[in-house]
Amino acid sequence: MNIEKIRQGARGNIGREILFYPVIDSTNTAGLEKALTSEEGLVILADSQLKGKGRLGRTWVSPPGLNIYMSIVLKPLIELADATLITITSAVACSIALRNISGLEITIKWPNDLMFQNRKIGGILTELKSELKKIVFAVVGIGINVNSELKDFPEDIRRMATSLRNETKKSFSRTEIIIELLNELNKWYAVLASDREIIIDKWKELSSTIGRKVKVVSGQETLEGIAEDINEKGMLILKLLTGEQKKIVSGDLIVLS
Ligand code: BTX
Repeated sequence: MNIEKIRQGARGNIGREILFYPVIDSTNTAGLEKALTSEEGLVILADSQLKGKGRLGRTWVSPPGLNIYMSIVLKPLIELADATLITITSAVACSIALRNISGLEITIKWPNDLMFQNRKIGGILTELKSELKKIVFAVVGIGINVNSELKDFPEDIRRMATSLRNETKKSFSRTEIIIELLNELNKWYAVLASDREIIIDKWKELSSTIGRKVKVVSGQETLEGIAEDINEKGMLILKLLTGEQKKIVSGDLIVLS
């Protein structure tokens, strides 16, 4: 990874300051520690993570030297109730950047998965600090499987994971991908500040969730139905088998058919 080239290639707020660690516990944990005292747009990159985090205390498998582990500190002027839009915006930016680089049709599975067909090629973890109803800062963590092969993943993940290399049989420059990611993130965060409808529409276009029969586990509840839409806050609108509509803020979604 060529950090100097990334610095030169990143145009905009996000990426103005970049910290790189050969090994770190988690770029998100580092972002949370540094966020209060840093400017918006700080990017933390690592070559490997010892304690890569997924959502809800899960692990993000982070083999060294192959993939992208990146966190971004943001201080968006949006209400806490709209926080899901940060993940939605990041997913749009990542999906477009990965499509541009690889030519693969990377889709988004609500709320935070980057998919190729029905395999996970990347994930996004947004962690927040808020006060009253305002966001103080958000740390957006992005993990992308770039050059790892299935053998680099533990067996239980091999069935559900993939990488750019696994799908194209080519290896990719992480430097080039990170530059593309930062440029798309800069572009789409500017859109979030001005016209969130454009982001929601783009998300729907890139989504592999809308219109599908799905199962959603949200807290203690498991619901089945048709994923009809996402609303202006990024909540999933699920039409249950009874015909009732449910709005869901976060959860784990499995596409059934
Ligand atoms: P998630 O909770 O949606 O997904 C985590 C689940 O995905 C795991 O339980 C496992 O089943 C599967 N999984 C784990 N590692 C991988 C992998 N490398 N590829 C595909 N599937 C996997 C997703 O959480 C959010 C991930 C964010 C990761 C970034 S990396 C940079 C930043 N720092 C950090 O600690 N996390 C974020």
